[in-house]
Amino acid sequence: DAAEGGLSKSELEAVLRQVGAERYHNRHPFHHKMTSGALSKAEMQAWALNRYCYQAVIPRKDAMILAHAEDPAFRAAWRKRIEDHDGEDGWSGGIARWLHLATSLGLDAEAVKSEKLALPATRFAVGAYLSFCTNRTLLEAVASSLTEMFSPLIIGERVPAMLAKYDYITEDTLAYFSRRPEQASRDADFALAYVLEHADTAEHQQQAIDALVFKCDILWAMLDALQHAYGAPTNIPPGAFRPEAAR
Ligand code: PQQ
Repeated sequence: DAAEGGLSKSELEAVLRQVGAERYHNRHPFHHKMTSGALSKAEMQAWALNRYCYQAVIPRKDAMILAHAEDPAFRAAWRKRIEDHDGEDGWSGGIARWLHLATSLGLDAEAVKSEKLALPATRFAVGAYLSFCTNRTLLEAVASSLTEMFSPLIIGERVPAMLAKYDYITEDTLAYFSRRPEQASRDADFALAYVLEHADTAEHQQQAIDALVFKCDILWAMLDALQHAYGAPTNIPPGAFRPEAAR
């Protein structure tokens, strides 16, 4: 089943899984710091409010993908992602549950929603994801979502560690994550099948691989930004969230 001059479907899948094994953000030192229990509460708050920016852009990038899709069956499957994040009325889905996570950590809902306290690099990373899905081919945009193949893994590392290592974190704080692994598996299965089917030349296969690398870089850069800024108080950019002690 090899594409002309390219990989078979199973070889392409193996390369994509290898990209995740090497470059997914569960390999990042900030994630390891989180799971080892060593984050300060301010670092945890900073993670939550920066990550809110990512959550908030997801349904917008998915709407870009919908706009590029000519197949009604594809759109019908993909639009569930927007419903998962926005819910029925905008505030009964994943974004609202992420906001709950952030406010449970003591952050103000309006401050989080405004995104004003986020780091510059977070904004650039999130904006790059949106423009990638706007300007690249449907195949590349779908392939860039394939980090979700690996998100059940990082959630499985993160949630038990957060519950065990931080006394201010409860099951209620982390309610966001209870739905994600199931949604992510459904979404990743669909996206992977699409990519394996439509990456039908060596060039398209390379585009799909590069799209997944790009997306791993987005997630990596977001944790780099947190590590740099909150690793030393003098690194926090003006206007960004500051721990009380550094005000
Ligand atoms: N990725 C997407 C996407 O690219 O369409 C949507 C989501 C992710 C989510 O809704 C997530 O909650 C999510 N969570 C993590 C995580 O907790 O580390 C990672 C990812 C990912 O790998 O992109 C997503």
